[in-house]
Amino acid sequence: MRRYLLLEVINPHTHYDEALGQMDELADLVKTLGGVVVAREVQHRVKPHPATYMGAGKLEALKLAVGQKRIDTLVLNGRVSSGQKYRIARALWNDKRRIAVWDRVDLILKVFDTHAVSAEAKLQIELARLTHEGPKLYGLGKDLLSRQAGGIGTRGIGETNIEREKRILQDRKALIRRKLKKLTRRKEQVISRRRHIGLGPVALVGYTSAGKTTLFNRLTGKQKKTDLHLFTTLDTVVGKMKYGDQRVPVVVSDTIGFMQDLPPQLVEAFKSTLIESLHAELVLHVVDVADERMSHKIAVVDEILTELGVSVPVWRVYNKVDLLEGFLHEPEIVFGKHEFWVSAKTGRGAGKLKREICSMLKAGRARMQV
Ligand SMILES: Nc1nc2c(ncn2[C@@H]2O[C@H](COP(=O)(O)OP(=O)(O)OP(=O)(O)O)[C@@H](O)[C@H]2O)c(=O)[nH]1
Ligand SMILES: [Mg+2]
Repeated sequence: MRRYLLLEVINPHTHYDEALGQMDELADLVKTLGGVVVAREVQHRVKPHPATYMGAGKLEALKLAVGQKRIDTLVLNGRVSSGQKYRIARALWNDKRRIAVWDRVDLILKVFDTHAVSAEAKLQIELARLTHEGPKLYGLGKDLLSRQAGGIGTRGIGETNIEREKRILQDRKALIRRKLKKLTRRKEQVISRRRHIGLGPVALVGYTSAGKTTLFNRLTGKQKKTDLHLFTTLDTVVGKMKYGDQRVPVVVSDTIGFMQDLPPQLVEAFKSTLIESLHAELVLHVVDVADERMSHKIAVVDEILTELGVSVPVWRVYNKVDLLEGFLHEPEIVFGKHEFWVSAKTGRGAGKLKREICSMLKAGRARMQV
């Protein structure tokens, strides 16, 4: 098991406990990777140090901790430049071992890597990684790296190593974008063809681990993989939902979950996956009611939906009610019109949700035919 140390740099007004809480999500991601968090460190600073992200004192303290606690990977909960990561890693190296230094985006990308199955997801991750890392040599020191290269494979004398690296990177990114664009076009055709299969589509969205796939399985009768770890689903899956004696099924899609501070390069790369929700007739925003940070997570998802330009109706589905003590015994609770309280696990509330979805979509289709 790889051993991780988490570090958060926060402004001096933030409370220590709050900072530790903010690292919980990072710890969940580490668990998803099969690693173990051995220590958490917090540093109060007005701004991260431009060269080493943390101050010199903290770096010294980390050197000791890394040796004593046999740390393999240091994860910094923020955006850290390649240059900063390199300098930290160099400071933490000792004679025996090398330590990996990641920021939040690196960690998320690693998790994505372990779950990516389709060629599309793999391309999306590669594009996000290239955008995040930038030219590897960049920012590591002019004296060493800006020498002119010249020779085979370069644009002749005058092109520096960094310039050459940047050019190769841009070419690779352009190629991936072209491939993704092709895949998106094909996907849009598939989506428009789906309109003939049945009503909808209805897209399930929500924070990662909210229970989207469990609800998807409940609605469609499929058995897609669900897991308590984060980002289990990366590729979009589509299924048909039947209700009562209705002959035409409803098309339902399950897709990648959202997360706070999802790096923009990831949102950008996964746009083609997320177009499912743009093309939907109805979006179900699945919420984990047992989560302490529920309202914060709702706000994060709402913001991403706005950013994506989702303009169709969005219904809230509060999931995991079986975990709320006393909820099952409540005789009747009045909720908003388009708010549903369900347990995807036990099936509670799923019937009503199905009924409402069907009647909304049928009414929509009837309006279109008039
Ligand atoms: N108790 C309870 N657990 C649930 C319920 N719905 C889902 N879960 C659990 O919550 C965890 C996450 O469920 P998933 O369906 O994988 O969640 P997801 O939103 O698809 O997650 P990602 O694909 O990773 O973004 C799993 O361990 C499920 O068993 C529910 O209604 N009640
Ligand atoms: Mg899922």
